[in-house]
Amino acid sequence: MDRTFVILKPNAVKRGLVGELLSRFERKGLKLVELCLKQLTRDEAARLYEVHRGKAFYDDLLNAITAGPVVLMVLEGRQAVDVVRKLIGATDPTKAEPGTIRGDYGLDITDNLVHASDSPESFQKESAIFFSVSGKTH
Ligand code: FUP
Repeated sequence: MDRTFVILKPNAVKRGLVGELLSRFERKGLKLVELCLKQLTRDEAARLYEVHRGKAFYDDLLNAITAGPVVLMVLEGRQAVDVVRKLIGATDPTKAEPGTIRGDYGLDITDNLVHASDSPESFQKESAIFFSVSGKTH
């Protein structure tokens, strides 16, 4: 079965949206296979956002993701990567469709509440920073 990696970012935790956001994933039929609350270190954040190093928004991004505890999870379900990307919506919340998480809960692009892997390869790389899990189960 396919898996994806999701982070509920510090502002989602601070705003008390964890239960609400988790239930969107559960309602869709995705199964929680890993779940934990954690304060990311600067090093973990840098590994997660390695592809963005050097970009104008990189420092803001690292500051935002380390500003407080996050909820880390691995979700399992058919085509989990694509399904979760659809549920969270476009990166820029001003462009994200209503009905998606980013479309429904904010306006700020750096503070877009949730991270989710954008490919099975990203899932493998990102989840390995935090969990010892494989991409598939039998
Ligand atoms: P996504 O995969 O949808 O989270 O989007 P990206 O990997 O392109 O971006 C990673 C994070 O960088 C996003 F959560 C928001 C932030 N970002 C900015 O702050 N400004 C930008 O112009 C683009 C992305």
